[in-house]
Amino acid sequence: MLSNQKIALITGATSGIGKACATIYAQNGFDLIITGRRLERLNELKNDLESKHAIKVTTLNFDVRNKEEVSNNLENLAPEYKNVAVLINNAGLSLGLDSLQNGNLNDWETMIDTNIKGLLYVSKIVSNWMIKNKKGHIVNLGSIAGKEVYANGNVYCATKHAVDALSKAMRIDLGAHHIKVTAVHPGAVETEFSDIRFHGDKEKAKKIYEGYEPLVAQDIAETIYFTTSRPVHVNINDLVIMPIAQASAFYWNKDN
Ligand code: NDP
Ligand code: 8X3
Repeated sequence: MLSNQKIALITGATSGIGKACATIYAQNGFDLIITGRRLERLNELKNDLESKHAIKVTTLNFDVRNKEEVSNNLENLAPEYKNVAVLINNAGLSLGLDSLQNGNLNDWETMIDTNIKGLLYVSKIVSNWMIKNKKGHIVNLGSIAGKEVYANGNVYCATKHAVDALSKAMRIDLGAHHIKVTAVHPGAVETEFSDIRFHGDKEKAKKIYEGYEPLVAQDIAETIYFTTSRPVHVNINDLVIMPIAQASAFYWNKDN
């Protein structure tokens, strides 16, 4: 049984920005559908949030790259769970930071399959639920890498430029059905993002956040919540959010 009228579906809630979003939506009385590949983390988060808030958390354990898994998990939900008010397309990653000529094909395919195709698989299904419900709000996690390009960012930047383009396209296609679409584009946020980018090299990952104060996942979650809590007639289309020390994707004011 659901506890509330409002449901938020958050992809990639096992870590970082997705986990922080789950927390803030739970604090605001949303029932949650949280997804990710790491089942143990999903269950831990469910137990934690249900023990603190009068909400119901449903966990879906799938890989967004696998269209059959996406479809089976989402379409098998009971009808009342398909009344999703907010979809946060957050699952995503960067792998490697190499020049194009030295790039790793497997890393490229994983980024393209996760950041673009995964987002599309989830969005197609959930936007049809929202069309039936005549309302809904989709938030896509873009990046400053979707607005600018930096050295060795090539394929990751391309996937986030695609998210930027898809967000604009979704706004056109879904606006007629009273569905809002917001793209949120953060600069550097200290999460597991750089551990993943550098294939588990924690020393290298830590260096990315040295000499300045990066954003934290909660900064992004609060911003996302703000975008989805505006009056019905207001849509925040596009939002870039950066640490104060980061003037662009490649210009920093770091301490010496
Ligand atoms: P984290 O690595 O901390 O979290 C990434 C989340 O995505 C995890 O929950 C992970 O879950 C999930 N995920 C990754 N691949 C898959 C997959 N194939 N199937 C299902 N879930 C998957 O990183 P962030 O929180 O920082 O990143 C969240 C989003 O924000 C990403 O889209 C990222 O590109 C974007 N972003 C991040 C920035 C940053 O500086 N951190 C800046 C700008 C944008 P699991 O491994 O359990 O499947
Ligand atoms: C994550 C931020 O600058 O590493 O999207 O691409 S950046």
